[in-house]
Amino acid sequence: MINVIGLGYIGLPTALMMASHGVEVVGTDYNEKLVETLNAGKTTFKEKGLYKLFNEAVKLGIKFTTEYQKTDVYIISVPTPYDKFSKKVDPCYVVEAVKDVIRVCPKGAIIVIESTISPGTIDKFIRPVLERKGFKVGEDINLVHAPERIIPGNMVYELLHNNRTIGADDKKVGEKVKTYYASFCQGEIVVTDIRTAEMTKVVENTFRAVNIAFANELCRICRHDNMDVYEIIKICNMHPRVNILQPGPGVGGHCISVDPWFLVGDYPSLAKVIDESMKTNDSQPDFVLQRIHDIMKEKGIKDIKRVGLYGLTYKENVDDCRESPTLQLLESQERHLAEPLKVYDPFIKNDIVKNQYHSLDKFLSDVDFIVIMVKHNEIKDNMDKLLGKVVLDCHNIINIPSVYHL
Ligand code: SAJ
Repeated sequence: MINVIGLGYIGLPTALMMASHGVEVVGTDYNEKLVETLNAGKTTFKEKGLYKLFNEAVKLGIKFTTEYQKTDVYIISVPTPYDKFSKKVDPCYVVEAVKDVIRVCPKGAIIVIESTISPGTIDKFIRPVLERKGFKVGEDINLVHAPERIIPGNMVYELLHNNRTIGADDKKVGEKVKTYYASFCQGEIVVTDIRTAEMTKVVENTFRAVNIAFANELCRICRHDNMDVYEIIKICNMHPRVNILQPGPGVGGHCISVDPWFLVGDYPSLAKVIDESMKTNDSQPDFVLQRIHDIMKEKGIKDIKRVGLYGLTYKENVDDCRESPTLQLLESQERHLAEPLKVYDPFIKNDIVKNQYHSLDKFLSDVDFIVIMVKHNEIKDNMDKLLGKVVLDCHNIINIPSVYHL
């Protein structure tokens, strides 16, 4: 049996995937309400294919509880909050989960950590806790790091198809854990050491952050001399060894906008390109604000109350707002004591910011200038409703004559 600890964005799909492939799984979360919701037959967030997977797993006997189980293998997928000011990960939830596991686990159990951690976290924070409690790592307890790699919006598909990394002190333990993941994972599973696994996870997200920063920087260069960045990227990408990403209003989510800072924090005099890239991405919402200001001037729009942001989530067709460019932009506006812009997002049903709308039509009737912050399918399907409005399209998806770009 596997006890999955933490039933959030990663833990829940992982637990469901294993259960639906015949592994006996118990999911544990300290949040009673979340466990009640799952036990009432409902999923806790929206994700393509998740509900179907949930029903299959329930049929095959997955259990949800607040209690830790006595078993041989634990998968920890609790959040790793990040401190915006120190730019460091706070491993407190992982440490607490490990302490809870060792209260109940039998000798020789395996603890697999899936949560994203900064390189060196296991050596610095987890091993000392185990040793202080009198546990001999490798005998009384085994440690493994199997960082998740799935992308919100396509999690179920990627769980099945992505290659995976398993880092373990002992190769045999790594191979044993591999058999559990191989129950569902059709990709290649590489077994390596813990330090390498920790590093690969952060390096993968850093690679993407640096490449997005390059696209954002190109966008600013092209804006400066009125060149078409999208046409330039399209043509460059026809070269067999060039693959430039897309500029956007900024980088959100709990991964790409966060993980690369761990390397900057640990290697400040070495991680120069990464540092500059992160600063470029973090200042992209301010670049959008500047574009809004310039376009208002050009079009003679004086009233900021007639300007609205479409989209609050960190990317398209998900309901996750963590570190979203829209929230970053609103924060920046607040620092300048400006009246917050109107906002609408079809995926966000609760009020999380001021001046938030819950109907596209009402939102559109209250604004003359719309900034497309997120390329949800909804707005692509309702493009005709933007005719006659001023539109700043931060994703190059709106095909109407009066559109502005970044
Ligand atoms: N973005 C751009 N331009 C692009 C691509 C993305 O501006 O060309 C922006 C998005 O709009 C979004 C942000 O970047 O705001 C991040 O989105 P994403 O779709 O690139 O990635 P995430 O954060 O949803 O998921 C990433 C993935 N990592 C990589 O692709 C290397 C995923 O595989 C990881 O599992 C996930 O981080 C994680 O949990 O670490």
